[in-house]
Amino acid sequence: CCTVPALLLLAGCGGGSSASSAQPAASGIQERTIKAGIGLNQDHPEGKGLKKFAELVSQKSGGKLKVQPFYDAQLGDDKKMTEALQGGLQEITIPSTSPLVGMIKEFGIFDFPFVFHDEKEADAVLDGPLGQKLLEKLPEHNLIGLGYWENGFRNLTNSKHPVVKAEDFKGLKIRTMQNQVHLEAFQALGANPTPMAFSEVFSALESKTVDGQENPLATIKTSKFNEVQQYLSVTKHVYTPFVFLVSKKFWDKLSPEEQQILKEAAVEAGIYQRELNRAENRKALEELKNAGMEVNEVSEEERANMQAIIKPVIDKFAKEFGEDLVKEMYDQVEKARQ
Ligand code: KDG
Repeated sequence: CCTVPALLLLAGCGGGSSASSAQPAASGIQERTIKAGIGLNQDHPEGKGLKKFAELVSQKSGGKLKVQPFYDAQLGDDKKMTEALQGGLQEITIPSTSPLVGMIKEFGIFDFPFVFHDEKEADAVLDGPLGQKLLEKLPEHNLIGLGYWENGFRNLTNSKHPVVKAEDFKGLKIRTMQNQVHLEAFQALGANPTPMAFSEVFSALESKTVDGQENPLATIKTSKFNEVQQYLSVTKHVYTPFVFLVSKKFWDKLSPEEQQILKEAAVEAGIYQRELNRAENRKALEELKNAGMEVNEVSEEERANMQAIIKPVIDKFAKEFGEDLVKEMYDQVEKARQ
């Protein structure tokens, strides 16, 4: 049983449907089409994970449940798709938790920079009791959370100069996600952050509306940001997760068998997606160098300096999100580190 990933066990008990006016199917599997949208493209590990999810759902339901994937924000950005789920207009999306903080403020603890050293620590927190506690807040927002997939450690790219030290952020116009922690953290570093939906980032970089952006290496590569950005600084300043969301209006109509199929497929595809993401991130640095980007690693000392500069912002938001919750996160990281 120990090889059964924690994620799978979690999904078994998480996201249970509660009473609702919608009539749930008593049993069996019906023919259904399920629209699932993401902001990234088909080449990104998230896109490949979504494709895998669609295949698994089809297999497990004998072809009756059909997941129709939409990539590249064809159905809208993270916020818009999440709202469509709440309204029952779309069934599934897998957004970053960051733009959802206006809705579920506690997700903001995952936006704190420099919390995790590696993916193992992130897995321990997300797949552990704290990650589960946050998923349990979703039903009151008409959403069901089936677990976390990986976006990953974010790094800075820009068209002006390498960022080696905290001072190098000064005056850089940086696109951030629509999230107050990111915004204020970059302001504290002296940058000029501009929140924007992901689908607008490439053209904002190309037209030089902004100087830079920050994302995991797999995203920088698959979204071809190297074509419009010269410098890549490996800051690893924050790990952001994806959360697998289902519309509660839709969920409450499903039979227990159908719900179980979606849960299992979300978890199995999530395990595949995390592995793929990590493999892609390992390869991407070399590939981005070969594609002509100038890459610099940021030293541990400088990262600690950046963290110290940002500390007042984190202290402020820790009060807002709940100091107990923040402490729980740091305690779980500490445990995973041992
Ligand atoms: O599909 C996910 C994307 O829409 C987005 O969350 C990616 O990290 C991201 C960003 O920078 O907006």
